[in-house]
Amino acid sequence: MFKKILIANRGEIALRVIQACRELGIATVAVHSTADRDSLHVTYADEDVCIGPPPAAESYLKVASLIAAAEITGADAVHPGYGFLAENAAFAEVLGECHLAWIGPRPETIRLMGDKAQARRTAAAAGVPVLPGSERPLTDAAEAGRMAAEVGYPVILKAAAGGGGRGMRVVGGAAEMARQFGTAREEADKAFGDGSLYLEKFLPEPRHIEFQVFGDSHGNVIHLGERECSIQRRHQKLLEEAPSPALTPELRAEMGEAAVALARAVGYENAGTMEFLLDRDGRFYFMEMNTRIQVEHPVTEMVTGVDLVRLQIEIAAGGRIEIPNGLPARGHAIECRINAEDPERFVPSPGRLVTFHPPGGPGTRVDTHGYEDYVIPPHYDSLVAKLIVHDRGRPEAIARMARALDFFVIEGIQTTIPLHRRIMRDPEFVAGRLSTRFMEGFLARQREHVVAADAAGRAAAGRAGG
Ligand code: MV4
Repeated sequence: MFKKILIANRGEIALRVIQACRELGIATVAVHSTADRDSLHVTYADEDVCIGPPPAAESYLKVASLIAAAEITGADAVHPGYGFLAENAAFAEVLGECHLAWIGPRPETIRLMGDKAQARRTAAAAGVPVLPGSERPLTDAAEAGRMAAEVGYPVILKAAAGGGGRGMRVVGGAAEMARQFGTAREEADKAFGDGSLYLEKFLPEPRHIEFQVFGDSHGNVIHLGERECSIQRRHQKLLEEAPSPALTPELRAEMGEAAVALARAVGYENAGTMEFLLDRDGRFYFMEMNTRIQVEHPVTEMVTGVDLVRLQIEIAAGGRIEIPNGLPARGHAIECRINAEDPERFVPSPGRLVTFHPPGGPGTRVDTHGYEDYVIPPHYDSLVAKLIVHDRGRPEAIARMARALDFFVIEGIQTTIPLHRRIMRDPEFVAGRLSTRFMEGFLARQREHVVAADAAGRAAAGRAGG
């Protein structure tokens, strides 16, 4: 087992890794920018190293500084968390050359799955369903037009180097293709330094369902069930749950088998996530694979009882997976992402947590780096806390989440807590009728409420004044 792990991250995930290390008896090294001196991951780590100024490009993304920090502290392994360098194959590779263990998949696998067109081809070759589309990156708009005519409009253009929704364009008909192809290529080139595009048939209102997978260095591969992640806004997830209200045991087994088949095909090691789209008829299609631990991993932990971060560390140290494939979920878990944001306009709201009272009680977990008087710096993402609840079934979990949100008191900044409170009461959410367009419908329903309340208010004022 490792003796000392350097955590190449910040915020709640850095703390989460420190928790797992402490339970395993492994010493920890925190790295931090000058903006994060007062962060809890620095407080709780055994050692800490300042690696640069606030901008991530000059601190958390500086490979040379991270390696120097590992060298001077004598760390023997690096956990990347999520974001920052978590899916950077070159970083994983150079750590190996420096005789530092990487707690993640092999660099070749990161590289393969990072090319979304290649990932799609690999999935198809492994017998995993993919949407009709291009097997190779497209050379020009004319080729894209021919391919689109073949699979039928609407189609979606995606950046091979992208993922997570950046550089995507939906094309409704042949007349739009030339223009959309041009803008998509330009955007992809600007964002990723690579303008390669591929194309798929576009599904209008799918669910986003992802499967947690793990592989070890002995050839064992398992899945740990799914997470329903359809509730997103601008490709940022707001709320996740496990299990998905849409899956039958049969469909779950089929999708889980597909996820394991693909992981096996690439000799996958460590934690990974297979993202699928699910249509209304129960057909599923591979979308992309994430080669990291994800923000929403706690919902899987709550329903399986498995510590996924501990498992990552054990696997990286050469351990074997001893958990059965497809371990059934117990009960239901929901996670709400509490962001430092205006809940109406979704603009960041950094600043001091003047009051910070996280909820407790049965089946209630809060993953956070926040504390009273902590100042959320403006330089990083706006996640302040993940509120996760677990209960017997989905209705009970919703009631528990509504209670936990009511008992979560944060003052000094704006947060998304009020938004989540309203989602818990939304009839479509309560009925489990979800799709990637859920938030559009939800926000429209909210506006109707406001209009109706205003009209009632005016009527009452009219009577009172009359
Ligand atoms: C799609 C799609 C419909 N059809 N692909 C968005 C994130 C990126 N990973 C791929 N995405 C989508 N790909 C086809 N062929 C719809 C989306 C999509 C979406 C997917 C998951 C969650 C939210 C979404 C919001 C808009 C679009």
